[in-house]
Amino acid sequence: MSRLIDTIREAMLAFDQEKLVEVTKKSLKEGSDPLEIINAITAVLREMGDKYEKGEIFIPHLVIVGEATKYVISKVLEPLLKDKMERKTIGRVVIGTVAGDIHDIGKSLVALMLFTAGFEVIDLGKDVPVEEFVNAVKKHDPDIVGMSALITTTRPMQREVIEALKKHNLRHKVMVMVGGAPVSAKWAEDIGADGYAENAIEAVNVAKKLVGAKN
Ligand code: HCB
Repeated sequence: MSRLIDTIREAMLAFDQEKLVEVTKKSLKEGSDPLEIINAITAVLREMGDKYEKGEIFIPHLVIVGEATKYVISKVLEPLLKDKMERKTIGRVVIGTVAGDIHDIGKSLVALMLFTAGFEVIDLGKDVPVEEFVNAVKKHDPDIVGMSALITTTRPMQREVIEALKKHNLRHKVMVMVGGAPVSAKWAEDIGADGYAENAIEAVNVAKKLVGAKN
């Protein structure tokens, strides 16, 4: 795994999408699991966040690696994961990144992993207003609402969505799962969410538990 992270890190720090695609394909050929590669990319993205915070890299760098990551996930890894997908639908999830927040890599990974595990997923995208979550619950009657927030200032929107669900008398009908870099189990408990997941694999486990608890 550490060799895989080193190779991925090198490609990402070169801010070179083609190189990232090349090393991803090479790692797959050498037997790496797509999930291992996703974990390595996630770890390096977090390192890059720290570099950004320290002023060692800047927004255009984050934009480039963000786009490169999305490309690799959607064009190289997603088709492989979908091939392995379980077909039976085990629940319905509405998911989105909260209002004011345009970070969507983690949310999309969670959506992909849930889909792969057999959930029907309605992805509302990023920067999703509170009312849109509420309307989606009315329209799709999901088992779970998943919310992602990556910035400390957008995290409170997760609470706002929960409060809006209560106001519209929908909260008892749906489980709420939250995640994102500044989100923790403690935060989830504080705002009255039903589940918290630190990563996409954990999100599948939590979602399965929540659906089990609901039915
Ligand atoms: Co962005 N950014 N960024 N950024 N960004 C962060 C998040 C900081 C932490 C970087 C830092 O300062 N250390 C920081 C937030 C600091 C804070 O909270 N106070 C930050 C900032 C400040 C900003 C801007 C405000 C910068 C600016 O413009 N001045 C701006 C935000 C604008 C806005 O949203 N309104 C901004 C912009 C960007 C982009 C566009 C350049 C790019 C995003 C591209 C995209 O998503 N399409 C970007 C990126 C790439 C990052 C970092 C480097 C990586 C984020 C990422 O994709 N991680 C990030 C650093 C970091 O996170 N530490 C940095 C990888 C994914 C896989 O992890 O945590 O998102 P994840 O998701 C996991 C996990 O949390 C969980 O599962 C996922 C998969 O494993 N999960 C859930 C997530 N959602 C879930 C929902 C569930 O229901 C369950 C589980």
